[in-house]
Amino acid sequence: MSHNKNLQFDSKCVHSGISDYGFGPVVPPIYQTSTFKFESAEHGAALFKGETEGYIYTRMKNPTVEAMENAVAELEVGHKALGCASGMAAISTIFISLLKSGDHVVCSKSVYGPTLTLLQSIMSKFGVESTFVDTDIDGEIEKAMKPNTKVIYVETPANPMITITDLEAASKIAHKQGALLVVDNTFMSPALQQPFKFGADVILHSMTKFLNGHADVVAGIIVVKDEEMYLSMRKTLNQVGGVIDPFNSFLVHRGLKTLSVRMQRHCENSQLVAEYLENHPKVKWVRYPGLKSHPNYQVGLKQHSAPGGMISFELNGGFKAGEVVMNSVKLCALAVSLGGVETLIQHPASMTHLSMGAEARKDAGITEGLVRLSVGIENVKDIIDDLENALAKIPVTEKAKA
Ligand code: LCS
Repeated sequence: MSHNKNLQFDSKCVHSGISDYGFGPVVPPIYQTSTFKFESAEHGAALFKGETEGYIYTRMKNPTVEAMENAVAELEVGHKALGCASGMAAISTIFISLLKSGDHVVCSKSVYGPTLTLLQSIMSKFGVESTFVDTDIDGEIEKAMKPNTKVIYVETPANPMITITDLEAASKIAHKQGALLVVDNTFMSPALQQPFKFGADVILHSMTKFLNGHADVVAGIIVVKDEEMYLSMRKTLNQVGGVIDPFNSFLVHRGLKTLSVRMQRHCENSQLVAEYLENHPKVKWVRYPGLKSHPNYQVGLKQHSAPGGMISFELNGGFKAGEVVMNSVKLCALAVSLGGVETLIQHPASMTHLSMGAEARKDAGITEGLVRLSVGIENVKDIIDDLENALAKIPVTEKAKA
C-alpha cells in the first residue's frame, strides 16, 4: 500500500488496494468462498487467537473485500475501512458501535430518510435520544448539544436539500466535549471532499452511489482513523453481520478506478444543468453547491474541491408540475438512488423521504414540489434537451398557481 502514498488522487483511484495475489493478476481475484482451510489444528487456533495473519471466514475477513477496503481507506486518507452490505448497514453498525443507552445524538434535519428513521424509531428503543437540527446554520449544533451528546452526525451536502455543513466547525464543537463527528460523505466522494482533513472521526459512504458509480451494486463502507476504532467497529460488524460480499467488493473496486474521471464529468455536467435550471422561468429555485445562490457557497469552497453531481430544484406549480416533468423525461430515468453514470430524477416527498413523515419533511424544508436530480456523465446537451422538453410540457397555468 505504501508505494501509493505519494501518488496523485487520480492515480490512487487506479492503483489503490492492489497487492500481490500470486499468478500476477492486475486486479484482485474474486475469492468467492465462505470459508478458508486451515493448514492444521494449530494454525486454526493461532488464527482465532490472532497470533498469525490469515483468513478464517468471509464474514470476518476476505481477500477481495480487504483489497477494496484498503483502496477506499487510501482514497479517504484514513487508517482502515470496513465494507458493509449497504449504506444503511454501515450507518447502523456505526450507531451500534459508538452509542449506548443514555447517549444523545445531534443529527442534520436533512438526511437520507431511513437514517433519520433509524435514529428516531430504532435507536430510541435502545435508549439513544436524538435531536435533529439545521447543522448548516451557524450556532444550531451548539444549541442542541447536551452533556450526554456522543455523536454529531452530518451529511454534507445533505440528501435531498443539498445543505452544506461546516465540517471544521462541527468537529470543534464535538471535540470540545469528547464527542465524535460522523460524516456521511456519499454525495461528494473522496474525489471532492475528504472529511478527515476537517476533523471528522468516522466517515461512511453508501457505495451504492458514486464510489461504485454504475448502479449495479448495493454496498456501504465505514472509514476510521485509528486501530482502536477499527477493532471496536470490526467487532460490532462481525457480530451484527452486515458485511459486503466478495463479488460486490470486486465490482466496487472496479468502479473506484474511474472515480476521479467520473466525478469530474458529473461536476462539469451538473454546473451547466444547474445554471440552465436557475435561468428557466418555470423553475422557482435551484440548490447546487456550484451556484453562488447556494446559502453555504463559501463554506463549500473551503471543504470541497468541486460541487458534485447532485441538484435539487423546486418548480413553479409544485408537485403537479414535478409530476409532469418526471413523467415526460426520456433520457433521465425516473428512479431513486444516485451517483451512477446515468442521470436519475426523483421526487423525495413521495419516494426517498416518504418514511420521514410530512412533519419532519416540512421541518427539513423538503417541499412537496422538490425534485432531485443525480446528473450523469452523458453528453450534457442531451440532458438539458431532455429537461427542456419535459419542462415545456408543464402547462403555463401551473406557473400561475404557484
Ligand atoms: N446515505 C446517503 C446520503 C444516501 O443517499 C443513502 C441512500 C444511504 C446513506 C443509504 O445507502 P444504501 O443503504 O441505500 O446503500 N440513498 C438513496 C436515495 O437517495 N435514493 O435511494 C437510496
